[in-house]
Amino acid sequence: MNPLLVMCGLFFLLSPGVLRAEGEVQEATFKVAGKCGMCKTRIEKALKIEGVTSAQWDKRTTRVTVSFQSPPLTVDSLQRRVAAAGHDTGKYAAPDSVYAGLPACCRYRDKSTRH
Ligand SMILES: [Cu+2]
Repeated sequence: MNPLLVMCGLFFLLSPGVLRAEGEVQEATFKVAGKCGMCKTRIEKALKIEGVTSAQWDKRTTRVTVSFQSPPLTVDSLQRRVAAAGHDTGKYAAPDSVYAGLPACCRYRDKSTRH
């Protein structure tokens, strides 16, 4: 048997497993509370991690669209990261201590300063 053919066969058999291990690129959009350009920077920075290929937060819709490798990342893990940075998501609330440290223009929970 031709060793080259065996090699090719092995590669073919293994490649789907390799692809699964690296994960597929998925795109997800979810709600992230925020108000201004600083929020946008903070939210997108929180998502600048290995496995995220793009993250765009829209101030008008207050939603972020993320392209990411899954696995290992999940929409859930991304939402937890954004919440930890100080921004409520559809599923997780930012810790009060982190929210309290946000600049006044970013206080999205305060209705009186909404603009
Ligand atoms: Cu802001």
